[in-house]
Amino acid sequence: MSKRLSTTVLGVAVLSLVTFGLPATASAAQHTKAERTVTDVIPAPVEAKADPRANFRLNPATVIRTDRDGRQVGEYLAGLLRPATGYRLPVVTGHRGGGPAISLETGHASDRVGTEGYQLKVSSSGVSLRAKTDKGLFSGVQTLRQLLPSAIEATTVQKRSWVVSGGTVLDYPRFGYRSAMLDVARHFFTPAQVKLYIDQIAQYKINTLHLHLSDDQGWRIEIKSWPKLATVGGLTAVGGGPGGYYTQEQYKDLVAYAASRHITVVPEIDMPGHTNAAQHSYAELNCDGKPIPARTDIEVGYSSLCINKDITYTFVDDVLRELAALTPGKYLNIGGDEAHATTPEDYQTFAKKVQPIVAKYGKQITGWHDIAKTNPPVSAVPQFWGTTGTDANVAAAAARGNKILMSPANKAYMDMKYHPQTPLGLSWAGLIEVKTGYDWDPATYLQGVTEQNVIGVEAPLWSETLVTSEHIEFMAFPRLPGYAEIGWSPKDSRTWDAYRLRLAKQSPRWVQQGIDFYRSTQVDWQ
Ligand code: TNX
Repeated sequence: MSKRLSTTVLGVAVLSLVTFGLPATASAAQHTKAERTVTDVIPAPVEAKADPRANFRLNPATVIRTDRDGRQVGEYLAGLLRPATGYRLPVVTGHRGGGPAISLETGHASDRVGTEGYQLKVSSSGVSLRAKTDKGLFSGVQTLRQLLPSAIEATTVQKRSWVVSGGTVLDYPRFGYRSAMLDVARHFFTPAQVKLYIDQIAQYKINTLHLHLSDDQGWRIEIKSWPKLATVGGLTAVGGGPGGYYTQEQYKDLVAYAASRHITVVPEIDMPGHTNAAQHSYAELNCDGKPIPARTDIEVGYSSLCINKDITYTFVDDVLRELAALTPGKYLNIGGDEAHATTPEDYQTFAKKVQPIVAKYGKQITGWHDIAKTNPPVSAVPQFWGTTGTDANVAAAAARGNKILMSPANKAYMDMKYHPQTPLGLSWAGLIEVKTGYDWDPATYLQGVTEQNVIGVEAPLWSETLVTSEHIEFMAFPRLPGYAEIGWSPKDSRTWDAYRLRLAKQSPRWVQQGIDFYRSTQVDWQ
């Protein structure tokens, strides 16, 4: 975590004290019982076999051995383990040095694991993690992390033994697109806050972060050809707060930070509705050319770009060109939701003009499922956000070959309240307790959208009521691990009764990480 990583130096500094300060009897070293085993991991692995006689104990001499491709993941793992253990945990390349090791190796893994999967073997002599790619190693490291006591997440050296529970795992995801969305438009979150969230979602093998970068109440990304979008449109937020925006340099740094956690950022510019901040910044975007006031309330559906003005498409072209240049991933999200102030004919006209712009800049379209009615190219990914099991336009898009990203609002919207008294959040799509959020399947929710039509799952977090990182955490935890498991784990391995027990074991970890989570009464927290 960025909160945690800053303490690494401190951890190393006190290393000598701890190593030599341990009492000779080292009583902590005697209990070898593991807190959690490979069958407790979230998301549930495809195959996991615990072996209590094969526990591995980290010690001050343990090394992390990697090949060239695994080096970065090795460093990441060392960064996770050093603060609490105080061990040196050098990352060594090749076969140098005997000693007990955690070895990370690319290649030589079963074909079954694919690009994101891994094989893990923990035995009393060491840990072996194998994958086809560094991405797969990264997934495996998140599993390995959960096999250590939750105190491993502490930011200062803990005097205790560090047992990795023994066993074997073979694992790979059900869906390749497992996403979380953060609305930075209604309230702005700083790069540091977004990085913290990235670290929090990465530990559950989420591989995509969708950033909602513009809305009626604020514009959050610097566009050099239209500077007032950020310097004027960035000044506002829901409720009249100070707002903010990312410079392109800051945004690139965020994208790189996410990439270091094997997370792809998908940027969204919402259009043709949800555009008041842009139209407040540039009066020429309005049909009558007259200035309009900023909006900081939470109404939706009143704004629309001017469909029949050329400058609208100059604007969209410039914004998407600059955004594409900042985006290593293949998708740009062009919004498309709740365009109630755009006529149906205008919506079609707009779509026909804008869709080729995304292609021109070498990207593919994602957008809210409203775009399904515009017959987008089959490479486009509509994101389903409805609350009922039928949607003719989405089903028709699936039949044409479009993959669908599943975010049914009454299951996957993390801004929905847990219960009527939840102090944060909204409730228009219903109340979403932990069980409701977990107990559904993306391949059976929507008529005409089955396993092969689904690209994956996203859990959106809208921020009308969220101002701080604690607010983000309280709404995302404990629901987020459930969406991660829905996206990763085999359908048949998931039951609520088993999940709630595994989920309970995650809470000491969140306490160590300083995550403010909702203590649902549906789970017997540890
Ligand atoms: C609907 S879901 C919206 C957002 C709001 C959200 C609040 C969707 C595509 N649009 O504009 O923030 O509800 O839950």
